[in-house]
Amino acid sequence: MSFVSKTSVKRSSFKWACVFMGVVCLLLLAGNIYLAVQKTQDQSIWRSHKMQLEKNNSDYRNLTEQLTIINNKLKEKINTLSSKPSGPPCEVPSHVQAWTQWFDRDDPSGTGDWETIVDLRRENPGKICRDPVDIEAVTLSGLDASQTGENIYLNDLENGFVCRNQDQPDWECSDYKVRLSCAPDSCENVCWTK
Ligand SMILES: [Ca+2]
Ligand SMILES: [Ca+2]
Repeated sequence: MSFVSKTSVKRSSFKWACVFMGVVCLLLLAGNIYLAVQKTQDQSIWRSHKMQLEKNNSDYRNLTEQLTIINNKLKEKINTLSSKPSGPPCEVPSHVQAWTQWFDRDDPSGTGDWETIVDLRRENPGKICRDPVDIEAVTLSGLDASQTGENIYLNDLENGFVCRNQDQPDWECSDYKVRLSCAPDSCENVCWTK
């Protein structure tokens, strides 16, 4: 009886040992499969990151090339602009005479018509160039002194224009307006051609 029992126990132990080994093998197998899957996933993620990195590098290179092209075009533009000859500020050819607007600051009442440059400058800041090269005076209706026959007291670049009533046979000047001619290269915002 005891012999049968010992054999039975041995068989049972062997059976359980086999089961245990089987379970261990299965666990090892599952572990290996799990590791293999993980490795495959990691490789897949790594490949996708690598592709993304390569794409970013490619984009960066394209962007750099485009920036280089834009930079070169800007340099060309700057060179073109800086080598362009700079003409007179108001783009008037140098042979053209340029004039200020007409000024009429006084009338013949009182002692006469006083269109002096000092007063014109003071009353029209920035509108008369520093060194006028000519002066022109006509009546408001467009007649010059030779046409009115009046005696003009002053009509020059230093003083401007003055017609005194006391110099006229009828004791009265016409009402004149004057304008000044400036060199075209001094004409920025000051004067224009006829
Ligand atoms: Ca007057
Ligand atoms: Ca006047």
